[in-house]
Amino acid sequence: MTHDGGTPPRGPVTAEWWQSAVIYQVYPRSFTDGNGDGVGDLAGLIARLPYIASLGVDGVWLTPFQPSPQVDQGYDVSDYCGVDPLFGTMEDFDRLLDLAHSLGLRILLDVVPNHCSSAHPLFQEALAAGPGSPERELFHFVEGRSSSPDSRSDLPPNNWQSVFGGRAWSRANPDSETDTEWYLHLFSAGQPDWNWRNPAVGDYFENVLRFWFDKGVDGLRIDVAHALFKTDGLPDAPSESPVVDGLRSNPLVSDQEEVHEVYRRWRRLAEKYQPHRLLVGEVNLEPARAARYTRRDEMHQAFAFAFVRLGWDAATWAEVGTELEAARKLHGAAPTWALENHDIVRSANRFGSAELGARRARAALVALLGLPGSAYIYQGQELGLPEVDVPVAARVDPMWARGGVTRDGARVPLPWTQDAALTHGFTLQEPAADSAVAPWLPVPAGWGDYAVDLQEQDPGSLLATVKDAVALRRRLWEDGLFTADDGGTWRVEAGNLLLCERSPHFLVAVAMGTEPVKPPAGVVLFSAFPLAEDGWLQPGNAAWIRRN
Ligand code: TEU
Repeated sequence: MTHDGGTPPRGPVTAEWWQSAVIYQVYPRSFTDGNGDGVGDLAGLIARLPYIASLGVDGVWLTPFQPSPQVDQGYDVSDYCGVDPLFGTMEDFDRLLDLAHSLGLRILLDVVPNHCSSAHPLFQEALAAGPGSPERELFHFVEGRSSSPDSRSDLPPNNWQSVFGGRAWSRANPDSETDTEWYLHLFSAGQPDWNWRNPAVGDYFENVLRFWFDKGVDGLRIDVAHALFKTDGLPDAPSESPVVDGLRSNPLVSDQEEVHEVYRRWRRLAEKYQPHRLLVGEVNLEPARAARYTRRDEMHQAFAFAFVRLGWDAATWAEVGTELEAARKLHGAAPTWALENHDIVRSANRFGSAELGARRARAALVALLGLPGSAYIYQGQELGLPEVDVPVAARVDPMWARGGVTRDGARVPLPWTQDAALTHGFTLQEPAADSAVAPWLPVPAGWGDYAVDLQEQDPGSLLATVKDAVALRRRLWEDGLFTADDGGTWRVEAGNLLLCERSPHFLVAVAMGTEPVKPPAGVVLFSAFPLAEDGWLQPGNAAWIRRN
């Protein structure tokens, strides 16, 4: 909700586009199904690019659509430079890129350098080549341990556990008595880890980057960016917890010094192009360590994972925000904000139940868009989609299959129409066959209540509010009220009023308590919900405040 207040001219800023960017994350298989097979695809995305452009965002991050057996919904890549037929063709991608650019949208792709699919030709060649072959040096093939004098390599080489649960090792050829090597996979057995200590791996991926950069792709989101190098010798972990997950920088696996040279090389490569290509890291580490990946000669951005998963708690937001600001001052890059993605529970469910959670999610998204740095919106977040309790029989997440949580609940196809036909408009057309195909994940009852067509008719909807917030944010950058030098001074005032001062002229306020609170002095330029008659913030409201 925009409030009359204008903004003092402070002259144009010279921020790089990505420093003020709002990026929309698309999970293609759940965005729009163009051919009626129940799975989202590039044709469907092309048809709905104008919708994304209508949000006023600067670009789109596409999660993987490259050829893959889909063991981990595409994060098991078997060809880094292709398009899986499930999503369409390379011609479809070229059309998508051209249309996006014509709409003023930049396109970021996902690159998955930590591991590939076990169906990748180079891994298949390694399996066939056997122990001691150069082909196996591209991956981590290691002789196992023996549980007794008369057994051989019946135990994995170390005690590392997979992020998805269970061992992080599988036998290369379980039935062979001569090939007794195991291979490392920090995720599923269908995702063997590359051996980044072999220079051939780095050369391989620089060719992958050139392929997409040459096509005009504007940047890359780098999957599990901090985990490429493992400690030499692959020693046992101190405990049998997943060795790469969580915000601790695990010296055994993630956050090894050698990985920074990779990103210095990638930054030099990215800057050979005009405009420079963007590098965005999934660096799931605490702020001080994650910020090292965004030094001026490495990545441009790294998601503020310490913030991404937070619940509704003012003190924690202030504590994490302060850590992120300290890291920014140390290494120079503003945080890259997100509250949702395809891996975590929807914020409406993390912040409370039903209406309360939805109200807080709306306030949190408005607050996020007022913070200094780039902001990412995950598809459906602009609609207020809640987490879906996908029926057990319909769950497909390999994390669930290996005993972990299921991430399917945040991956359910988007509702485009209130009308339930064609899965609320997720599918654009009936399939060639005479019977409609069910979507790859079922949508819940009431899903149409969040639909795009419903919210586009309501000026007070979350969708309308997000569009207004993004538009005002852009204006404030152009007017110079927002600058690339803005920081973040966080504090909590009485009544759990969370404040983030990005400059002496602007702050974000979030009413995270249970009572109405009076906002700080200044002009309220924007708020997630209408202010109370006395100008106070009701619980679960957020405001952007200008100070002269
Ligand atoms: O996620 C890396 C990662 O750490 C997540 O697996 C997270 O820990 C997990 O989802 C629990 O929340 C990236 C991708 O975003 C994810 O979708 C892939 O499954 C994973 O890498 C493997 O490529």
